[in-house]
Amino acid sequence: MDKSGLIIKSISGEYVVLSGNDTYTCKPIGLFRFKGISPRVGDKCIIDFVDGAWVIKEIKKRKNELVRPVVANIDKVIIVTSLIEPNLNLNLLDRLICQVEYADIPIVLVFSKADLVNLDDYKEVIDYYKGLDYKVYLTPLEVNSLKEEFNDCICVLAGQSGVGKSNLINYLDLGINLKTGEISNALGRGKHTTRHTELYRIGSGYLADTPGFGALDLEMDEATLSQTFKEFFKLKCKYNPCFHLQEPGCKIKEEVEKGNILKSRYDNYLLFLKEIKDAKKRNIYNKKK
Ligand SMILES: Nc1nc2c(ncn2[C@@H]2O[C@H](COP(=O)(O)OP(=O)(O)OP(=O)(O)O)[C@@H](O)[C@H]2O)c(=O)[nH]1
Ligand SMILES: [Mg+2]
Ligand SMILES: [Zn+2]
Repeated sequence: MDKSGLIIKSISGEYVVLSGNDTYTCKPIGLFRFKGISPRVGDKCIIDFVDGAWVIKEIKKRKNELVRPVVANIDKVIIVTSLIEPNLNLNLLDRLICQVEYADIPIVLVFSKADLVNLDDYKEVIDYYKGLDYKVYLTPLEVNSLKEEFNDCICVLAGQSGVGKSNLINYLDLGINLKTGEISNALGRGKHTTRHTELYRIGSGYLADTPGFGALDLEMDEATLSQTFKEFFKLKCKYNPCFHLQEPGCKIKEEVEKGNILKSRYDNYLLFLKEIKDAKKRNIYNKKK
């Protein structure tokens, strides 16, 4: 009775698998835990009816995966950043870009709540990211053109709580009515309304709504970090590797001084570099103990 399917939802140890036009709620076979395999939304799998229940008995090899959000076989990550409520968070935006570049998955950028601000105030930042060759959409204004991005592929929404990920799915398909949350007045943050990851059919593709998150550790080494900043990677500094700190002949520092590289990009780079170095030190220290 084997059927092949796609995991579209994971909730407290059970998985909803779409096969043809039907969905099946499945448990993974015990062997997975033994082998350290944990099924993920986006996994292609084989399910079977065993002892009166549906089980996932095989997971197909993944083409890629992300830890945050936890999704496999992703064709594009849609990074959602609100211009306001919560305030524009370029630290998290750059952090997410680094993580997704590192996983080598195409990125689309969405700046949400464009209807609530004077866009002139954000033009410099928005144009800068457009100039990096990322596709950029302002929502809700450009929802219809954004929709084209999801054709025939598995896409994933990523971003802080309250930026409007679930709301975006509601805009994209008026038939889907996801719960959205208010923004806490006191903290200016979202309230973690979405609690699980789920793929929704949008046009001929799938889009995953995911829970928002704030912190994200970058798990890569120092030399790799600078390669995840697209505009840095293109320039050739005098030294190789150059960490773009105090090295003479550093092209990146020159471009920051000339105003060609956005200051916040460089500052975030320095911050991430320090975090990676500190984490490395902690690991060495922990190993010695
Ligand atoms: N005016 C306006 N409001 C928006 C927009 N996007 C989201 N909102 C509002 O912002 C609030 C938060 O939106 P959600 O869709 O719940 O945010 P989320 O990213 O899914 O948050 P979590 O599920 O907590 O991760 C809701 O009240 C939405 O109605 C937008 O583009 N314009
Ligand atoms: Mg949500
Ligand atoms: Zn340099």
